[in-house]
Amino acid sequence: MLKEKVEKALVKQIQVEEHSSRIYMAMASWCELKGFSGAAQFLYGHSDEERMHMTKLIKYVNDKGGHAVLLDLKAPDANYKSLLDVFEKILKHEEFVTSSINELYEVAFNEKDFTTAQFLQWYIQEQIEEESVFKSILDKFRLAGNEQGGLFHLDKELAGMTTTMPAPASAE
Ligand code: OFO
Repeated sequence: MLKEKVEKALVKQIQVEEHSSRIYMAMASWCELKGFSGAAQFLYGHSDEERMHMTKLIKYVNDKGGHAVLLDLKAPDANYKSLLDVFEKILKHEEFVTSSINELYEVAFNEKDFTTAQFLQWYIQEQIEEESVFKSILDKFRLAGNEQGGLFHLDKELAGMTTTMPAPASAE
């Protein structure tokens, strides 16, 4: 049985993951409209990954005797200044997600819920991976500068990229 504090923190994280999925879906839609088809493909995929992160948490909470409820969500931004703006916002958002996972881990650890702490290891690793991918994409933006050709190649490269680690069996 999950302790109340741990269940509440897990439900909050479900909200964060669902919100992430919607943010990336809104960004994918904007990219598609602006003709950045590679970035759109990448972000549609990334939105799906966040949904998988959410589902994995929902299943965990229910499996441990809790009730994974869904909370309210704010509508994501619909418009962005540029493709660079999109990726700067993603990195900022992922840094927020990392701090949210760390806080959740702290709650589990302080409540001596080591099973949940162990379960969260995958998320901690995933955040390391994601932040590193988004930092490297931003480095590529810096290299491309304002050059149209550089941006075109970067968009093409994004089409084939993913950030996720292999999902554990329980998430499939
Ligand atoms: Fe972007 O990562 Fe979920 O957790």
